[in-house]
Amino acid sequence: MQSSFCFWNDASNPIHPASAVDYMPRPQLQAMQLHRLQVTVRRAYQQVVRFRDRMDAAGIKPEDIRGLADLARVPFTVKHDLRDTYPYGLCASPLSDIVRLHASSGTTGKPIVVAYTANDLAVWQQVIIRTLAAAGVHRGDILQNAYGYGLFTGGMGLHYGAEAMGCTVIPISGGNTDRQLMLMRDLGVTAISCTPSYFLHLLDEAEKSGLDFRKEFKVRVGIFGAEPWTEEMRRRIQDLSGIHASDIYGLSEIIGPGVAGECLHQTGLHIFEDHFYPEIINPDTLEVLPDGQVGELVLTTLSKEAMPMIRYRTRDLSQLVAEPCPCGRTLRRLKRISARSDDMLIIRGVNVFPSQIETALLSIRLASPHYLIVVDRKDNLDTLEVQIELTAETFSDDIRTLETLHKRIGQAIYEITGVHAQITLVKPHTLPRSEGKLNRVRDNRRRA
Ligand code: DLL
Repeated sequence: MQSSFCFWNDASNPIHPASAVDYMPRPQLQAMQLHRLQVTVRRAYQQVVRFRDRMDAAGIKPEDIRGLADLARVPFTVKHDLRDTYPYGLCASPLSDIVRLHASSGTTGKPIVVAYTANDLAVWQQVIIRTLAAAGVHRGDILQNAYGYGLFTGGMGLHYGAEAMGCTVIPISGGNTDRQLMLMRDLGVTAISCTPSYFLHLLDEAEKSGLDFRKEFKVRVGIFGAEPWTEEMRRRIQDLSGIHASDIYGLSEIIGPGVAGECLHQTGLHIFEDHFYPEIINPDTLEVLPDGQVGELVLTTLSKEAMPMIRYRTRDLSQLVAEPCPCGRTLRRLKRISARSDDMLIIRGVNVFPSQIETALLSIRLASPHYLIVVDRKDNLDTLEVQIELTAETFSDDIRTLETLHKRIGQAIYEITGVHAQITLVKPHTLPRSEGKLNRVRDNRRRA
């Protein structure tokens, strides 16, 4: 059925040759994973002092990894390990073999530096091609890449994969929204990659300039990630723009974008399991959870040379889906990552995730997707305020309609979170926007 350059999936889309492995029978995939895991653990044990010390302390040797389940005995790696060994302490390759460095900005102190060999870059290209192909992007597409270029992995990561796929790439990076819109229209852009919040901003600015996105632009697909977004936000983006909004996941420590991506069925993000081995753990007990249970995602790189990551605790909350996907890919899926464990807000003793507020808000058609969550403490009591922009449509509504909107938003948030929030409707275009990752939470308690 499959020839090397032209075979077809269920939707009669040609399958890119790089994606063939997405359809590999699972026993074959697992054999490949085990072999790669053994090689990676052996290499890290030989080359990375911190890893070897941890393994020795746990009484485990690389030879003890006889099956994939044995990975559960190996110690975890956490973000602090990268900070403590800054900049090159976790490298398993000599500096002379490292051809690229990226860094993720830390909130305090030094950034986290991640390294790539030429082979690592080739793998990165391949997983981006597979991500783009799964999302329906193909050779000939004109891709406007509005992820930031530079030390952030988004820009260059997407760039080289898209180019290798045969897309025409516009390396515009983030920001300069007017120019983004002008080029998007003039150059006939068919695919865009950026954070979902930046795409919302682009839509907003297009509307402000009197441009009808559906009529005046040719964009068909969006490759959105790098920040949490909800299913409701996806629907809102798709309704406003008419494009297919696809989720892409990744993190610098593992490779950057391209760890997992959605297919056209949007039933979760297929993990490129031949390169990244996923586990879900209970973050309190650290035990590995079965597929289908929600917990913290832990990733092990299976082919990374420069900086192998073994059982890296991502802090991202998700669950693994093993049921077959209609697209035919045999790769397990990650449910959309809507939160990080450290994103949780505790308000008057109640656990609230920002994604719950987004879900509540966007369940109301007239509520705008531009919002800000402000948490504070007054008289020893936590307060939660949700500021929501009015849309051009609601701004001119009469006071009674606005009162109803105000009440409905408050109710929806209470129903989902169990917390009463103060709702503040603000003028259109007044809340902060971002060219990259948008932080929609201002927790003033943390500053006190
Ligand atoms: O954000 C890599 C990336 C670039 C992913 C472009 C997708 C597109 P970091 O800056 O290291 O790398 O941030 C990684 O961002 O641990 C998640 O918390 C969050 N994140 C990334 N993608 C998603 C997503 C890049 N699709 C951190 N949904 C991760 C939710 C995401 N959160």
